[in-house]
Amino acid sequence: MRQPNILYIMSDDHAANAISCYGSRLAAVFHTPNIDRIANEGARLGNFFSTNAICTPARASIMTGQYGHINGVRTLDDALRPEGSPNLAAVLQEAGYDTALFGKWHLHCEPVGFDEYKYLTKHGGQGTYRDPDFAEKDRGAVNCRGYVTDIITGMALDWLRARDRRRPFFLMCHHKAPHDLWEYPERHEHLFDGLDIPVPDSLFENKGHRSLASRDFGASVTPRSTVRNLYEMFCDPDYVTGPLTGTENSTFEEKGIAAYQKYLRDYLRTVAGIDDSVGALLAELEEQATLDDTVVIYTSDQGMFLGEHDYWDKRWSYEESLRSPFLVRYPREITPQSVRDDLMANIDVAPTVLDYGEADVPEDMQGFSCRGMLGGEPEAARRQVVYFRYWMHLAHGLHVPAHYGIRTDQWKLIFYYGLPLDATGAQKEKTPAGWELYDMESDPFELHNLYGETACAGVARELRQKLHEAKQQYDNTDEQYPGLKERLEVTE
Ligand SMILES: [Ca+2]
Repeated sequence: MRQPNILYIMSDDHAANAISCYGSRLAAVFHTPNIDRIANEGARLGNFFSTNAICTPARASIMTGQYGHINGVRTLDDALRPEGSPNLAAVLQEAGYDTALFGKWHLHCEPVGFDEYKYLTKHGGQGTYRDPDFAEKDRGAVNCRGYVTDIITGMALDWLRARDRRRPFFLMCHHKAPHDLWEYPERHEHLFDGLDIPVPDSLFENKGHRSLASRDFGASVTPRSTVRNLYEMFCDPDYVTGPLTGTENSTFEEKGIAAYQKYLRDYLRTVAGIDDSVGALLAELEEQATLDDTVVIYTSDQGMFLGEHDYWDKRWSYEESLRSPFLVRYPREITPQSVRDDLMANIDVAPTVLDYGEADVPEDMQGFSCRGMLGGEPEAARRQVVYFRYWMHLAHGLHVPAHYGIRTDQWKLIFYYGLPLDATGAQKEKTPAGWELYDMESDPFELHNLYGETACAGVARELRQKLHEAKQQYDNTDEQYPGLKERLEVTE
């Protein structure tokens, strides 16, 4: 059988909760019919995780199949060294694929392994929503007029139409949206007229159950990661989608809800633009009578807080941020409406895609292929543990301390070490160390930290052993940081 085409669509900061087939509280007011179509005609993963919930490192792990401490991209400020790491696109290119990338790249280096690419420049690789600039392979800078999601979609469609149809293709369509600041396409301006967006139960969470390490630890300013802080930003008369007005005399709680409503409206309108893009790409493949010969993947570099725990942004390893959507349509192997709850990590993406492409997986990739699991094979290898780590201690005024941990089917264990170590862009100030333990079955929103509770002492011990083993398995043992080892002894 001929190698399948592979269409990999990745957005930026798209929470699974903002895709209607995931069935969150938002599904009552917001629908993503085109993205849902991939799940309805394929598989939806409930437990796909980023191994470092921030853009550049997540993207580097997807391209290389390696953790950031191996490929060198631990923080937003690190650049990928393409010559020093395995590369998903280059391996597929060698296996006979036509390869292309359009949209956000954000790895601070020139892409390698693509026959054609145009990636967003400006703002350190984030790009702009309106009239964006791109760098094009062999041609340099290009300015485009219009809205970024539509421009990237147009580039992908043009390339699909012009390609050599005798060869399989690998197309990465990487949207900038819905990254902040949430500039939506004008056609979705009235999407929520007369509607209230449901509020998460944890918007005003009392974080007293947590370890000292993850509370606001006496920050002298309102942490930028909170919805309260968005209120202040939204009141700026020059705010990009227009200021929030009429709430000057509101209570603290009312201001929080007003900020939440504006945040979600702008964010979801931006997502609606992505859903349009997915519809156009699927329609083009149908038009070319090649949709069923194509592995279509929809995912995001990591998740996003949509007001849960009073947060926006990501970085924290709580579920809304660490978990990404992952949908795959490939009718040759995947039964429609499959729902998979097996664990998958972003280091598994490259091996999985290579497996679909009948290409050899380089030995130095650290993940493994989930193709069998996605196809429902009972004997297929299953991931038991996802190891994750956030290195960029306190960066960007977001007050997220450095930490690592593991997620299993039932549990999440997080250790906040609260030190910058030698990570690029990390802040020098130390924060308290602490452990947190959550039972994801009985407490899916992580509102009851169990670490230190006598009844959970055995589970905590077992999970600490598993964490230790995962760190050894992935060669991330921290033995070069003596100050960190002592912090492991903290008891709460
Ligand atoms: Ca991102």
